[in-house]
Amino acid sequence: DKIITDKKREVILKKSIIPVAQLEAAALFNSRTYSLSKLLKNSASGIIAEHKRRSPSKAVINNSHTVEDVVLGYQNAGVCGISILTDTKYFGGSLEDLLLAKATVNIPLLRKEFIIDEYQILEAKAHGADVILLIAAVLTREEIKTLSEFAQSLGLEVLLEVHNLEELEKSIMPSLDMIGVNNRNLKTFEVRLDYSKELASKIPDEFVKVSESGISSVEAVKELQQYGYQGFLMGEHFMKTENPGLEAQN
Ligand code: IGP
Repeated sequence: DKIITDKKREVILKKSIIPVAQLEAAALFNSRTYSLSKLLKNSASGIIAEHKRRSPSKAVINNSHTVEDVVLGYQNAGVCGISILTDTKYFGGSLEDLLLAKATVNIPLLRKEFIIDEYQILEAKAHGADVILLIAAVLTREEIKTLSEFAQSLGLEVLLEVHNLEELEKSIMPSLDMIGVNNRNLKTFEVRLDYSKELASKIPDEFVKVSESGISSVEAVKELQQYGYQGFLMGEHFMKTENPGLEAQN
């Protein structure tokens, strides 16, 4: 709840600094986007690797690499897409990270952010995102509908994140491309891959299934594939190593 209050204030301030018209005039705003969901459907591994400097649960994860080094390493490793955390206060990321990633690689980029307002979706597009994340835990069904339809109208894909059956049931609608199950409980930070396993059969087949957080081995990916998952969002496992891109090759 604290994060959302902070986000609301952040959006109010940013709107007055960079007006909508300026975002819409950005070159990237008017350029084509890549489809992450298509790549995941056609990939054998389905890795979405995340750029994550720090987190509320782990403090510093990686401070020694530039965002360009990390994303180039990920692309060379053959991942399907890259998630860029843009929240500064809790994760040490920024929209500049997204821009630098966009200038470095040519695979789908997810803006990883607590999105509560259309303005943040315009920002995402103007800074090179192909996909946005919407978190069911912090949005009503109406908000999910408005925000996802808006994103799709700009050519962006939507990854909807859930953590339990109630969130999943309230969120199902045609304007989503991928549904992600977060294995980490955002309140307690406890991680259980069982969350993905338990919810797998409840996710309708028309959505690409993504398992998020706490994945740290090839065995875990293989096991989740048995449950129908085609995307695997992995951050810390790569970022905590000397060479995140090299780790992503395995
Ligand atoms: C990555 P991990 O455990 O591999 O570093 O997790 C990603 O799933 C996680 O960063 C995440 C996240 C979020 C972060 C999932 N949903 C929502 C911030 C907000």
